[in-house]
Amino acid sequence: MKIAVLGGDGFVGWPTSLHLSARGHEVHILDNLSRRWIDTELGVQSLTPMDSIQERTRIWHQETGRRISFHLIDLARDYDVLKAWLAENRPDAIVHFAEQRAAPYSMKSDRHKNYTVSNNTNATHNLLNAMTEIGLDAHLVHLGTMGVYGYSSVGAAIPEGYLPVGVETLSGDTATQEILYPSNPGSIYHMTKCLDQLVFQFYAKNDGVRITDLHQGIVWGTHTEETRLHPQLINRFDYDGDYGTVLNRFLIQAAIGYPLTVHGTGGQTRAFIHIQDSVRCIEIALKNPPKRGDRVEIFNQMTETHRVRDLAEMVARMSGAKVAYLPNPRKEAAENDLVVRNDKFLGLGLNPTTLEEGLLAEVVDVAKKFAYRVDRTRIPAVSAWTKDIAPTLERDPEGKRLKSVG
Ligand code: USQ
Repeated sequence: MKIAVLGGDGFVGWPTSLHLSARGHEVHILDNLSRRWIDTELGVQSLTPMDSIQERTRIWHQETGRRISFHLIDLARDYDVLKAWLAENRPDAIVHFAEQRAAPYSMKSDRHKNYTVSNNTNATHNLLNAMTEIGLDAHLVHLGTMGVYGYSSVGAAIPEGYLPVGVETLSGDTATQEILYPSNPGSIYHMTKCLDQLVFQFYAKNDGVRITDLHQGIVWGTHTEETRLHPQLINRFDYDGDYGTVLNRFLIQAAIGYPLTVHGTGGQTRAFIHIQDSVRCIEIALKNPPKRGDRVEIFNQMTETHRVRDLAEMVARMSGAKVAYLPNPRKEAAENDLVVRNDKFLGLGLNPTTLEEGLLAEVVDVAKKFAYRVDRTRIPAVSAWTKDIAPTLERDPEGKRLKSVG
């Protein structure tokens, strides 16, 4: 297949591009390189040294003989350029990662909220609008998030996207229907993915666009089969307070002797998936497109759930690190249970990589190898969800006063 990977320079986009290219697909990366600009804005860098996208694709060709082409396009702003590219190249499938994906970054300031909403919703709508306008019947696979559901548990498993409900009719009968599971976003970023769901629902119904939405959990790990092939194919690894996600942060903190930064009681339960499974799921989704006229296909892309404090305790046991229970910068339930259905991917052959010590140790090894690149001052999470939370974040986990908050 000819596949366009939008956002193919990012943490999941890059290994996905390699995985699809390795399987013989013609891969085109469309990216505005915004993550690299945001690194500059925040004064942080990936733990792993990352080459330019052009250099990465050159090495991929050198190592495998396969070509991945790169196109510098801003989906949210360059509508005409995107439309012209799609019209000329007519991909069979499009994988859409091209959104600002960090919840803390989206809550940093009013400007960051505006940027996240305008970037993410425009990127998604521009894409669907252009596909419809040029009559492109490509299968669109979108990276959504488990966070659209809101993690709350009502004593029932979270289904894959749709909830069967009974509605009492005027004649007193019960009409049954399936609706999108009620969205309950916990950040501006998660809110944009809830908005995306409605945009998808409309374009599938009105224009017959074939869409798969993957509600992904928190990704951990760094290597995949393909990124291991050469040091310059290495994936990015974020550890800072905005882009670093919880388990990868704990692993780098353990590697450099920094207290593990648990927010609040650590009673938050979240869904997780290893980066290798994440790229496999995308391949599986691409092989199983919905038909034209079908409703949006939704998969829960996660393999296990864990409570944050249990993860911290596990990493502490493994490494001897200390656990720091910190004021929570986020407005979120202190404790929640989470049971999630993921039967669809399992039914299509996903064999989950579960969280086990060998793989955790592998990430700690990566972290140790590049520990010299860590800026400890960038570890604290300082983006407060509300103005009254901000003053509670005055000190870092080692007790030092933070220079700037928010
Ligand atoms: N947390 C800590 N300590 C830390 C960092 C996070 O206790 O040092 C806690 C947070 O308060 C939160 C949980 O860990 O309760 C998860 O935070 P996270 O930063 O690992 O993940 P999140 O903000 O939810 O976002 C990440 C990705 C996002 C994706 C989402 C999937 O950045 O793109 O959509 O995971 S999910 O969480 O299932 O919604």
